[in-house]
Amino acid sequence: MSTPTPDPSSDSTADRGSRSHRLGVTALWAGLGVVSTLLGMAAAHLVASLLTPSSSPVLAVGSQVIDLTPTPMKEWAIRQFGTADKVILVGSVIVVVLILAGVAGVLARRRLAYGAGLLVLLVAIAAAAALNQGSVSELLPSLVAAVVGVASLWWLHRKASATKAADPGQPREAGTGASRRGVLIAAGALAAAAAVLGGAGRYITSLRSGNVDIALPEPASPAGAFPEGLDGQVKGITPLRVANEDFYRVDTRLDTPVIDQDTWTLTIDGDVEREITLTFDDLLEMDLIERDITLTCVSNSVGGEFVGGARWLGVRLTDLLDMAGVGDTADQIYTTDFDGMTISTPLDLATDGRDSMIAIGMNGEALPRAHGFPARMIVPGLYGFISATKWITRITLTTYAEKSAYWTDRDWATDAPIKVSTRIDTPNALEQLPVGENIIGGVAWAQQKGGVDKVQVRIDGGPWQDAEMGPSVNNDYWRQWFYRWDATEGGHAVAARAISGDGTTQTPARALPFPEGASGIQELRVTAG
Ligand SMILES: Nc1nc2c(c(=O)[nH]1)N[C@H]1C(S)=C(S)[C@@H](COP(=O)(O)O)O[C@H]1N2
Ligand SMILES: [Mo]
Repeated sequence: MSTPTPDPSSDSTADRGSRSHRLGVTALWAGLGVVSTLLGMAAAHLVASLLTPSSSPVLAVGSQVIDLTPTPMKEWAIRQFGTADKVILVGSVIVVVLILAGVAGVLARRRLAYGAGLLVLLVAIAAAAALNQGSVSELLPSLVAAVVGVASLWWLHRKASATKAADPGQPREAGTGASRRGVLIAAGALAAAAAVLGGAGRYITSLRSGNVDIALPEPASPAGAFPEGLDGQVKGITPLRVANEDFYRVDTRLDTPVIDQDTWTLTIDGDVEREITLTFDDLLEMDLIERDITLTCVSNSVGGEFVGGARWLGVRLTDLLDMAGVGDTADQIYTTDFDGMTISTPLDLATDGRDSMIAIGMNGEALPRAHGFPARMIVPGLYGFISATKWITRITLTTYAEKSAYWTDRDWATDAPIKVSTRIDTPNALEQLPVGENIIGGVAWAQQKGGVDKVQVRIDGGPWQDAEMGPSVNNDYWRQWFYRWDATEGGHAVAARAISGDGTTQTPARALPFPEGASGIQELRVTAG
């Protein structure tokens, strides 16, 4: 090792000086490793943005982590971080990679091959993840990351070493004077290049994942007039129809898939009389139904955000299944998305007369890319994880005995009807309210259970009192409600529950989302005064 040995006769100040010098040199080399890695990742991100955005090394590793994380840990992360869980995941992957990149830089100081070796190992892990998630072509970004990362490290290493050799009087270090300045300038240039390439990658990805503007045909079976909700009347209440850009998003992806509707196809196979494959145009030519349906995620906790009402346009699922002719052994609709993600749906429930569809439109527009463009499944009354396959490409008629889908393999329920529930939108938990009249308001849902008949509010554990109801859209749609409350001074507990058209009262029995949806009654504390 070429670190200068402290003179044994030196006093303690000099000793401290040389120790901090050593620390500075180590930090510098760690920084060189980090900069090289950043540039490699940024170049890979740019290449991925032009090909398949999800093959960007960090995203590929992140997706692999999602797939491998045990269900209880995933549920914990969703509870802790909500919709920020993915940002935190990607952030964690980046932090771990950069720490190892720093180690690679420090190793490179001793011997370039050691540092380069560690970088190649890191990229190899990303490449394995990308290969596991996609096709061989998705290895390209990782390859670019390796080449650019190692080349950068080599270049910085050369810069750092060249000035040392030129000045034999100096210890073999890159830590002093002109040499240090030269290395810092070089590293700064690479960092700037990384910012430019990474920024370009992000920009291209955002351009490509913009929504598609397609004129959709008129439905053969329209949904009818949409009533005016309580939106303008009750401050803070969820709008009766949620705008596309505000609609909750839940899926296992770290990117927004970019699928070309002209090459996209939907195949129906398995236990069918004839396998069929349809194009997007084929779907546009079929009879379309338009329905107002409230989607709900099984991961929604009581009072949570993963629920939303929208107007969907699509082809009736049974029309498609009839074209293929379902055989008599199937009990499962096993759907696959463009990337191989699978979802299972009970065949009997999806085809019992409810408005199940392969949707191509949402609130009067083509499906947004985040919500499944060009087509997705919608089944009223079932949680999204067993029914709402986005970016769908295949519908396979099979049995539960024969094939198991993504969440089934992670121990979630296979038969999961949406539980009757309500959410208090206003006031917020722990809100400070004026004494006197206050409005409590929210939304309630009871899809496939006769819709919401009543919502009741309970103050401080007293009797349940009927709330005033907003308009009923249909039995598969949520319903707004509000309650005028004369608040006395002090702390209060406000609770709400829903009662469905078929007489089901929302249960007070608490359950976590896993494995078949949360239950319990939302109760929040507020203060008036
Ligand atoms: N391809 C695919 N489809 C999917 C998912 C997914 O991870 N991948 N998540 C499902 C879940 S859990 C829900 S709740 C709904 C959410 O649909 P949204 O994001 O449009 O609200 O999509 C479903 N469809
Ligand atoms: Mo979900």
